[in-house]
Amino acid sequence: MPSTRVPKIAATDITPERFFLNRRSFIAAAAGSLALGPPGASRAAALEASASKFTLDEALTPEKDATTYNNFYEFGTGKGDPAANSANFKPAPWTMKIDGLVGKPREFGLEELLAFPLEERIYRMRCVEAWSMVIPWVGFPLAALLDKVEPLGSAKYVAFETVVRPEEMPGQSGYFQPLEWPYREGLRLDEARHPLTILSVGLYGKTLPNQNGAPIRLVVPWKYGFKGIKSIVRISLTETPPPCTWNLAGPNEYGFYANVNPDVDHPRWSQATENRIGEGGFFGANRRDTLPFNGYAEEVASLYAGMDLRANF
Ligand SMILES: Nc1nc2c(c(=O)[nH]1)N[C@H]1C(S)=C(S)[C@@H](COP(=O)(O)O)O[C@H]1N2
Ligand SMILES: [Mo]
Repeated sequence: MPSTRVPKIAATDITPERFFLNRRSFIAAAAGSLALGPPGASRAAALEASASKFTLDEALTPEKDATTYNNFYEFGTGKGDPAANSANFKPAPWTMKIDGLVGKPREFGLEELLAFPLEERIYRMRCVEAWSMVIPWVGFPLAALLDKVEPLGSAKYVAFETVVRPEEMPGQSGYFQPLEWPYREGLRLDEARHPLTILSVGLYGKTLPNQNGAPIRLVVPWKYGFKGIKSIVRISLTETPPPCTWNLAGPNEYGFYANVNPDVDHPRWSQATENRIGEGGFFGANRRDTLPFNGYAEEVASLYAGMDLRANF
């Protein structure tokens, strides 16, 4: 059952002896296979994670769809481009820097990031393009990482940046540059600290494929997908709202908040309904109603009490 599923180690990924490695060595082994494995999807290593109370009674999107229908403009603007063009991207070794308004700025290596207690969480995801998926993420609360660097009282926002590597990311080196790099995103500090907000290092029980944002990306399930910045190299705490890629590219179309809201249409299309990827029929019977805050209103609506959600879209 999806609701109680804990990622299992695939028989092909592991020898019996490796079952008996302690957690630390297991994580090191997973990180090692990231570095040593062949390029592409086959690089994925099993991840150990505990089940979570954050789950859903909805069918999981087929893994094949979640890993071949992607937005990751650094690898091209087509939905198939990230899977097709990311085989030469190197997600290990990796370091993520945390700086700005924190008491203890520092860098985290991939092994340290994978050592946070990992949970599997099944989240409903909604792209601003009006399609949705249900994905079993493996990750840990962003708040756990923020705690380690001790945000200062003056910190009000959290800014994120994706890696810039034109030599490994064809979308950053071609003649047509659809966005300004690095891809940037931001959250208010209370949104960043909300228990639903996670840094993800895997999906479907395995390390993240390159096309999904390896080795670490943000997941904020009550917001449009573009807030979920991939392949993060820097997190900075700031006093003022940080620049965000899609907001810079189209301020009338993409707001800073980007909370899923069926009542506020995109200027060029309705946000009232969505197509659940994998169920077929973009305009057909499988089109379903979009929920306020993507179905997470009970958990997050209080963050926006008193705010005009039309003005702050
Ligand atoms: N760096 C970066 N992060 C990104 C994007 C991108 O183009 N570049 N696309 C965003 C958009 S629009 C969506 S819908 C999600 C898609 O995540 P997925 O491919 O894992 O489903 O990634 C988001 N994160
Ligand atoms: Mo998106």
